[in-house]
Amino acid sequence: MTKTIRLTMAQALTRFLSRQMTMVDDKKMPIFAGVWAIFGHGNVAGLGEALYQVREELPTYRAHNEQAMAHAAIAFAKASFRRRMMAVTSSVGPGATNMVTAAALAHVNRLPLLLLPGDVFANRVPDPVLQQVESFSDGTVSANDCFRPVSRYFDRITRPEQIIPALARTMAVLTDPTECGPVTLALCQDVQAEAYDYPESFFEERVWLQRRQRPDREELAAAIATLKSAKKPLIIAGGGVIYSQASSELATFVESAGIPVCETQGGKSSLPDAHPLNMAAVGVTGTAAANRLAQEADVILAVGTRLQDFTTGSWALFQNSLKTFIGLNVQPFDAAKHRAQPLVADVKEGLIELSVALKDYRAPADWTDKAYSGKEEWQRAAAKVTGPTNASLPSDAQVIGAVQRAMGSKATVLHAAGGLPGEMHKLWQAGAPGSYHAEYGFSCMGYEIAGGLGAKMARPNDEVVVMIGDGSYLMLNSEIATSVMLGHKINIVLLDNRGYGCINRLQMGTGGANFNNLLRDTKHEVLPDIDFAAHARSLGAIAEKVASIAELEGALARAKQNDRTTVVVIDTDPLISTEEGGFWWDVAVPEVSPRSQVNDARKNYEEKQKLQRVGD
Ligand SMILES: Cc1ncc(C[n+]2csc(CCOP(=O)(O)OP(=O)(O)O)c2C)c(N)n1
Ligand SMILES: [Mg+2]
Repeated sequence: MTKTIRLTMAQALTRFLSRQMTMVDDKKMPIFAGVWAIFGHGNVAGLGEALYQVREELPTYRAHNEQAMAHAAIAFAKASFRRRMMAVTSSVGPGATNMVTAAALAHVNRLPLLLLPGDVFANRVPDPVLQQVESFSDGTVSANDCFRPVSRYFDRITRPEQIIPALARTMAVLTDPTECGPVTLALCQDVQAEAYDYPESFFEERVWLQRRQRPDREELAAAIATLKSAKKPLIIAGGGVIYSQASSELATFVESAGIPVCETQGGKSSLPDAHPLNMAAVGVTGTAAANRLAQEADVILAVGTRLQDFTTGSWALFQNSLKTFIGLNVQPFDAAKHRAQPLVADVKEGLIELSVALKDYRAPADWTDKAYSGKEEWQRAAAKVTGPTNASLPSDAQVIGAVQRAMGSKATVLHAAGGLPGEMHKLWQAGAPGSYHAEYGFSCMGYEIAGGLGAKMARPNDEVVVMIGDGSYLMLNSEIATSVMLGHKINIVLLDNRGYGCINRLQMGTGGANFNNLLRDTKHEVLPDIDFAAHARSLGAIAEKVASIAELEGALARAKQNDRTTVVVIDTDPLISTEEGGFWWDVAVPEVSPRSQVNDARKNYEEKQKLQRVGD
């Protein structure tokens, strides 16, 4: 007879989660590093009691905002190369919907995240409960249905035994590099507390390893034939290179074949910035070196990338009419984009096979030489914009230079929204794979500080540097207090340009009037003058405001010595961004307008649209 154990659904769930393991550097570890929780009536009695039972094996962490907790969990998974992850639980209403944005973020970025919102009563007896949204037309709908389009797997647990198949599916999704993304298990509050005789085998320890899919024989042969014919080959390295931990295989392949590499936001740090074949950032926020090659390339091996518009210059960048894309990607959805020849495989496995098959191939020397000289030229241009300055209002690029000099390329640097992603993509000299942590799939303001906390939990021995604008800081900063409380020190560099600088520049670039972005251009009675250092100090951080780039470098040297989260604030110029490099981005300009600036911008827009490749 099957041996069983009588547990509540919530107790069974937490016991199951605590028994799931993985291997990191040959060491067995729990795959779930913990559960972030803010309790309400929808999860405190059931799941809260169950988490208490397993608090040693599966720690519970409390923070201040459900979205931020999920950001921390997502950043933890990203900084762990998707090998380890965290869960997040909320109550049934606003706590749950607070997590929807974060679910979308994890969905876009293909990052594992387990969301456990409470849900209304399955038995519906006390309806409507506090915070129940009540659909007039559908008795099965709750606030948690918002998670459906942004979950790779969604389930509502309405009977305790349902978690047995639901958790099997959950683990399959979270650990599969192809499907990887958020899983939402909406836990009806009465069912959390309901007991069932679970088979003991359900709780046996399991070790989850990274699956490495090898290429299909035909697809591989086709990719090899195309690459052999290439006169101007180029590799785009995306986040898949980082998650597959395939940097050394990439280096081996490109060094032997003399193929230049350019990097997406997700793929930056695939090769060290100093590698002579690394043209670094590509696309809208790309280097001149990378974009020049991209415009000419005849065979583009797109490795582990979603080919989002910032990478492809909204599909205007790749201008060789005879070009062929090869999509080396573990996910067929990405591998076949824009008529690419698919090469569906784990990046590392794919690159190993390509290296073997192409060991005698060498890109034409003039192409590789063009890459080398373009890179050197770019390095000179980048050094100019990032060098020390006495300017009273420095540029973002000058701040980036100072952070680079003070923290070195060993730090893990993290950013997500505003003007920083573009400048960082172009100018940051990344070191080890994964040390450049950009959330640029969703570019979610407010990811930064909570994300920094999650990244630090994954990399306790690294200095984590969060780069953030005043807008993002004001949107979501509460987890500074959590980082202090938990003793996870992060370094935060806050660039205060008094508003939404990058959108203001975009507005001007599309012919718009300065309107509603910088604080000075808003409807106001009083112009805000925010003391960010005092604010950060009130949350428990060490904080100072600096008046120059030299002072910033001094403050960062001190920050490194601090054992507590440190915030350094610097005023910056909202109007400057790096002109060198870069490429067009499709942002639709109005066809008619009483403003002549808009009409001019529209003309320019229509010219640029002519470069766009529709489909091919
Ligand atoms: C949650 C969210 N809302 C809105 C946006 C659109 N957006 C992108 S950047 C930005 C302004 C960011 O301001 P700040 O953090 O000060 O950076 P800056 O642009 O000044 O460099 C806005 C509103 C976004 N990316 N995320
Ligand atoms: Mg700003």
